[in-house]
Amino acid sequence: MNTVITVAPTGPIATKADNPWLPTQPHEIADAVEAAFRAGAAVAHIHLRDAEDRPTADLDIARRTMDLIGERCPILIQLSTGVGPGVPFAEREKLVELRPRMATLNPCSMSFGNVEFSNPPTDVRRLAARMAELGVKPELEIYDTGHLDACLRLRDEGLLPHQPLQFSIVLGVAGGMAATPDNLLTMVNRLPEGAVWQVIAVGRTNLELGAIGLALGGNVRAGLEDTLHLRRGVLAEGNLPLVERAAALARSLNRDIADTAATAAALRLAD
Ligand code: KMH
Ligand code: ZN
Repeated sequence: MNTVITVAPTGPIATKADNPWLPTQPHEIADAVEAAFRAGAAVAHIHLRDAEDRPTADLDIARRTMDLIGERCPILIQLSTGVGPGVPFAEREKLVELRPRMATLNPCSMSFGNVEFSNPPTDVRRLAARMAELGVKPELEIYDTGHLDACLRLRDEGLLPHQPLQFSIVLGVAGGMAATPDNLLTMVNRLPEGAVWQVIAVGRTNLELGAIGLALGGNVRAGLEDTLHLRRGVLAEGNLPLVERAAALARSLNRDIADTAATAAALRLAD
């Protein structure tokens, strides 16, 4: 399979005070996603913000953002159901009713920096079942070894019926595993046969661990959700330089970049 680049332009945490190029409003997100698509991204991982830039699961904002993106390019939209700190699970799960091609599924509750990221087992099972019913492909976000086991239990219970399973190995969240090559290797070695995966390395190790992930055969995610910097001390002036960097890395490792059609086929996305 060719390399899939996912752009994660916004995330739940950073503000324009942290990086003035952070896109937060629907038209800003659509601009950033279109530029990323033209640079090789096939998937857009989308978090929404309200008019005050706070994380939200507001369905109108989500719909407007999806429509704006859809008017500009055929990138595959992956809505975050993680949404952001303090947004109740009951609101977060409603986002899949908009039937994005993909959405994240966070299997376990955890500390996330200084806040709690609440993903109660019963709620996670209900959301997984609903995603399967709607044909929304889950991207399984695993922040620790036990999170992988939780996903495998969901699979064994029939709640993840669609192959291939797709994982994000998240490294460097305070509350999850540290961003080290050893931890990445441990996770990659434990993935089930045929799994599709990418590294999400948060912060300073974004480039190094993304590169190791690519060298190991993973996909790559790029964007201001995961790092605000292009180099130490140098803010990324938007998402495009980060996506271009990921595309250049993949090409230098002799990987072809997957377009949206190839990505949809490889992931067996529902239409
Ligand atoms: N922000 C990442 C550490 C989600 O959106 O559901 C995790 C993430 C989860 O992307
Ligand atoms: Zn996210």
